[in-house]
Amino acid sequence: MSKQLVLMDHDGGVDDYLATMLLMTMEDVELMGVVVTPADCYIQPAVAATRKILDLMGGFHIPVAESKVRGTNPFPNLYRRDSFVVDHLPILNERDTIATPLVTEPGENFMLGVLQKALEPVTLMVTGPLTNVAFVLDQAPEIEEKIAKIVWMGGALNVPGNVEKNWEPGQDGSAEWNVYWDPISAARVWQSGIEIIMCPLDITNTVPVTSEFVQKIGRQRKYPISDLAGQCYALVITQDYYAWDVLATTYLGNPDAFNLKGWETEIITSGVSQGNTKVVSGGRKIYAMDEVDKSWFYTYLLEQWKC
Ligand SMILES: [Ca+2]
Repeated sequence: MSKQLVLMDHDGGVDDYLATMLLMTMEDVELMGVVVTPADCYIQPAVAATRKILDLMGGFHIPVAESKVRGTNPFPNLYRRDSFVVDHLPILNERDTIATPLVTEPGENFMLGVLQKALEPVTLMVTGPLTNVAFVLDQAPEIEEKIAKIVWMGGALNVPGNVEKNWEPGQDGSAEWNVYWDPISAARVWQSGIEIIMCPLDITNTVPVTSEFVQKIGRQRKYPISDLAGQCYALVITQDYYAWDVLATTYLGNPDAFNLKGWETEIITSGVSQGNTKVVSGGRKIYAMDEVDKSWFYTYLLEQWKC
């Protein structure tokens, strides 16, 4: 079986580095590049940390590109500054140079180019906002044919969002952050005919990052990637943290581990509910990851990160 072509688009949160570390362990995936979106991060440390992780995992042939797109509703600085911490973790700084190449063109143009040159359709693994994807669709609408599907951590269908009123006064709490950062772009992607497989808060709420899980990772820290994963999770253990991007990425290598459910939805782009992925009869059909075996999932992570 040939490997599935995958282009990753992440937005530099702690969870995004962990998702990258998981993707790198998947044997049936050919990772064509990583685009970093300046959303849940500060972009320079996020790009540097991503390249250092690829170095550590032997991925120094994989190009990393810095996206120049902008959203309308910035992530809180409290979340974004974790990118500086990860970039300074000792295990990522044993060498004084980075081998993994930094693409010179903006990440959104890089995404377009990779898709245009691809010999077969590419799966987009998106663990941040959909802004780059909307950009490539606007630039070259025919590019849809080169996108096999979008696997996306985003949205909240039948549960509250995570854009909380105390962070964002005036909002009604229905939005998920990856949509809220740039609802217009999410709506643009919704206008396409591309297959969308969402990993919404509905399912990520079932996979919290627990103290027990982080301590289990610690017990296998003789493996460098477990050591790094444990450091990353320790950084966020005081927060209400979930395996958002990591669960979404798990789907790529293990689609049979998930039950999918179809929904008709629309993206609310303005007002107090902007960023809501609203379930409405007659709306755009998407598939959402609906169920996963939790104990299988945590065990899978522990096994994959034994490297
Ligand atoms: Ca993310």
